[in-house]
Parts: sequence; structure tokens; C-alpha cells
Amino acid sequence: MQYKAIIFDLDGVLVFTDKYHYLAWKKLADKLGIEFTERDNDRLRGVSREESLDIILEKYHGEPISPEKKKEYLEEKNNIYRESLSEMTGKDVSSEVRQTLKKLKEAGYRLAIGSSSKNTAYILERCELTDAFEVVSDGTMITRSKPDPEVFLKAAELLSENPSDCLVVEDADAGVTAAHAAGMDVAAIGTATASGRADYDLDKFEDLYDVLEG
Ligand code: B16
Ligand code: MG
Repeated sequence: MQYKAIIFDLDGVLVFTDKYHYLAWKKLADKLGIEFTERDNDRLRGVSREESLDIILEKYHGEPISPEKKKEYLEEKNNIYRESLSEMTGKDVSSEVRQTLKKLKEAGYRLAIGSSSKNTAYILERCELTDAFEVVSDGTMITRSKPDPEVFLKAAELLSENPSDCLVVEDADAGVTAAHAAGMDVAAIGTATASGRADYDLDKFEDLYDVLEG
């Protein structure tokens, strides 16, 4: 086997919480009179909550916003987002994702999560995915989010595996950069396939099994 472990991004790869991020940020942007489209939302993939707000505020031309006010906005966005998460169930994970994870585990791969989200544990629990992963590295354990490699290096450390033995699966450009900076190969899905920078481009999630075992 070329890899011993597979580190999965969460938002946009295993579950489609990206649409809930978008709707929550959109609500805040509308309140502040800032234009915010789904295309703009692609720039927020993989980056931290704080950096996401700064990106949205690039189009804000009103009075300067104090750090306290920014904190309030971040909390407001997260509350709206968590309301959506609270509606999620095991049905929000496709059978394609569940089957592929099962097959990869049976083939002997160690499975981990590498997500910038501080809501990772809650999402995994709501979606009945907690038991599918041996290790979770997330936004609560790092000081720098993607494109910094910290979250993936942390996952390798928790697995006690060499970075070069890990493959990352990502939907974000920032995640592809982070994986390579960690010394890991990366399989891209969705938005991240456009740049052609990944080691593998997946049309659909189940292609991962064929890429590794086919
Ligand atoms: P939270 P991932 C990332 O998750 C999202 O893609 C990104 O849009 C979000 O800002 C970030 O998590 C932080 O999320 O506000 O829940 O802490 O793609 O790395 O799984
Ligand atoms: Mg993602």
C-alpha cells in the first residue's frame, strides 16, 4: 500500500456543511450591507472563522469595526451555523461516503479527520460519524488554520505515522496547499480540482477507493 493513513477534510468532503456556512455568513453580510455570493464563499473553504470574517469585510466600506464588535459578529455567525447543524442527522452522510469509508478501513487504511472547524466534534456526533475515525485533528487543537499544515501534521502525530505515509482528501485550495506543505499527497474533490495542483482529482467520493486499490 502506498499510504498507511487517510486524513479527511470534513466540510465539503464528508458532509455538505459548506452550504450552512454560506447561509450563516450571508445573513451577517446582508445585515452589514456587504455583497456576498457563493463564489465568494469558495474563498472561505478550509480557512478559520476569524479569517473568513476578515475576507468578508474586505468589501465593507463603513465605519471601522472594533475587535469587540468582530467577536460579536463571529459569535452571531456561529450561533446561526450551529442552529443548522442541530438539524443534521446520520442521513446527511451519503451511503457512498459511508460505504467508501468502510471499504477503506477493511482494506487496512487508518482513517483520520483533519478539519479547521471548531465544530468538528459536534458535526461528527450529529452525523453519526464519530466511530468511523481513529483520530480527529480539528480547529480546537491548532493555532494556524489551512493553508498552514498544522492540522494535518497534528493528525499524523496523533496517528504516529510519517506525513509521507498519509494521503489527504480535500475540497479546498487552502487544504491542498496545507497538505503539500505537510509533505503529504492530496486527493482533491469539488472546488479543489480546478487548480490541477492535487496529486489525484476525484470526480466523486467513491473514486477514492479505485485510486488507491483499483
Ligand atoms: P468553524 P474544513 C472549515 O472546515 C470550513 O471549510 C471553513 O469554511 C470554516 O471557516 C472552518 O472550517 C472553521 O469552521 O467556524 O466551524 O470553526 O473544510 O477544514 O473541514
Ligand atoms: Mg473543506
